[in-house]
Amino acid sequence: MSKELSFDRAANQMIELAHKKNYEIVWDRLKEQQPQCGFGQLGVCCRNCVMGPCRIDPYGEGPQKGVCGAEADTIVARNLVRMIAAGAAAHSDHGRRPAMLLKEVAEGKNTHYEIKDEGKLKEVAKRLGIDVKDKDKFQIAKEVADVALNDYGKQDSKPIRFLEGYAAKKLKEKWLKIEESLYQNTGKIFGVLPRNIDREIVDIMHRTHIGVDNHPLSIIMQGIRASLGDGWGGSLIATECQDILFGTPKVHAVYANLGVLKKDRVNLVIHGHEPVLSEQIVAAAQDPELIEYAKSKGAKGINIAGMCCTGNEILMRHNVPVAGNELHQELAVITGAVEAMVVDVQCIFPALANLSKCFHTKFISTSDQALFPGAMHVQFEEDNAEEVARRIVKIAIDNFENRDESKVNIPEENKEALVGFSVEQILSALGGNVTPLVEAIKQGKIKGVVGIVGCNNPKVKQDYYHVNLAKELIKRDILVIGTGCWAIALAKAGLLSVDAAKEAGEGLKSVCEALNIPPFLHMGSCVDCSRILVLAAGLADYLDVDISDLPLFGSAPEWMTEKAVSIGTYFVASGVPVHLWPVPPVLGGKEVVKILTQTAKEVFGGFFVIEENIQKTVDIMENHILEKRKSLGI
Ligand code: SF4
Ligand code: MSK
Repeated sequence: MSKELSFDRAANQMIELAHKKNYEIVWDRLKEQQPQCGFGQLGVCCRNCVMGPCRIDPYGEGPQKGVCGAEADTIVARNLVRMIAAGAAAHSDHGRRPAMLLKEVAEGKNTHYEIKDEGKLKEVAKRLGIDVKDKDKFQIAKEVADVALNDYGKQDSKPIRFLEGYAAKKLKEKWLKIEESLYQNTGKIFGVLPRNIDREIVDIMHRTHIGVDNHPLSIIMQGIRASLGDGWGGSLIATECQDILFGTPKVHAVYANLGVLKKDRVNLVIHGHEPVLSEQIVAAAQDPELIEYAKSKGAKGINIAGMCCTGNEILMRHNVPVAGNELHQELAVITGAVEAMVVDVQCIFPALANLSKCFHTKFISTSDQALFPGAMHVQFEEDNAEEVARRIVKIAIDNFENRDESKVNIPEENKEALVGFSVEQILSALGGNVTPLVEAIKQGKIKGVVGIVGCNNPKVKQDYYHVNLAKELIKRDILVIGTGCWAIALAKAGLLSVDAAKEAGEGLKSVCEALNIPPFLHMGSCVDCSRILVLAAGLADYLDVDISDLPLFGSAPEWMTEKAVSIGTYFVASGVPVHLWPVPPVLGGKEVVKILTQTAKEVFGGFFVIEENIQKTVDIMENHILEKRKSLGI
């Protein structure tokens, strides 16, 4: 039975063990929840005020209006954009942290961190129109941080500066025209250009309050505006500020899957999304004094392994292995070899607190925004970064002697993966600019590019869609790039290797072999979806076309978070069609479905597609790509 739950052998081994020993894991809780609420799945329930909760009968037999008179489309649209608001908030709040840290470092107020990539700092400054002449790195950093922070809080109606500096030329023109044309057609301005990252999120919460915005198109347009504030704002700020502070990722090899945990070492798993603390933990684990301390406790050393996107952040910049993606978080604890599961924010199951109690594992929360009943809390602040990191590593070392050897079961699976494909590294592999990639696309060696992102979801077999969708695409000479839990799935499957190109079509294979790159490129964490946007903008500007004219497609085939809804929406609004599976909670609103699948296409060029079958999905993607190639005359 457990074989059906994951495509990953190590996961199945641990699931089987969990079931044998009665450790409760996510798949058990999903089963307990069956049947899940049909109203919720269709998006037709509302509890935005206490005249409700209300729900619309999808069969047309029961109520078709809430107590206030809101109909299905209004309710579905409001629920959808509240998901976007939460997703955009999570990404953008993440970005605020490194932006504030950059400012503190620039002003000499924080000496725990430094500016590691001055070249990137200058590139970012150039994009933002900041004159770098005769300025030292601290002055430039201060000005970059000020622009970033201002994008979160300015009160004028101009678009945010990061979007102005990074979005493709024709895309910006298109967004402006959309605002104007909809104004002329309807008498209302549907603004899509984000004025302020935080404001667009607040605006969603305001307009979805009872008795404000009830027009599905108007509501969804605001969702789009907030999502653009995420993709071309908050997420991009996170990526760029982190690169400046911690270094822009470079291509290198790491290991992936539960087999990276070491029987004879103190194992710390770092899980969540923000690299600000984990950067310090990685450094602390290399401290000879702490290594000696670990040895004095009977361990051979200290082993740090990542999980989810904190894992992606540190594997992109360091030689730190990754223990797994989202559905591996409980399985890592079940190995019995984790001394500390250290978490920051996002995608962390609260269930880890109880599960850890079945083992010696210390479940340590570190963010003032993310507390878990039953966890140990060691609060992290940037101004006591080294001390907290050392304290956490020491807690893990002290816990080593509590490990119960009879409970240790570490699967052997452990694959090498080539990672670190920042835009800068992709360009460097291409010889410094996008010309060779454009030429390969023109010659048809690469038909197009698909970006796959997003999570695991226990509703589908773990990693199955991630791996098989990607494999089918490369067979058709479509290059696959991506981030997040997709990238870890591919790493665990041993596919982030130049060798994997053997399974690609002849054209793509020849390009990968010539450039010595895999046919699947790991571009980073969830916020690094911004790297995909930057690459797409670079291609569009090079060809002087709109992003929607390019042979591109996106997919989140195992998504589960609200962040994924925001990501999908900003790709669609930037002109890239997006495939989703499982089904988002929108099918109860016919008008909403039409806006997402048809109106979006007419207005932005991007649109949503929902499809379960992999072959059909690849056909849809390939047809779109071929259509775009034809329009481009290639
Ligand atoms: Fe019901 Fe309207 Fe209140 Fe929603 S806002 S709970 S539909 S009365
Ligand atoms: S960690 S958002 S489960 S990709 Fe970024 Fe994975 Fe999705 Fe979290």
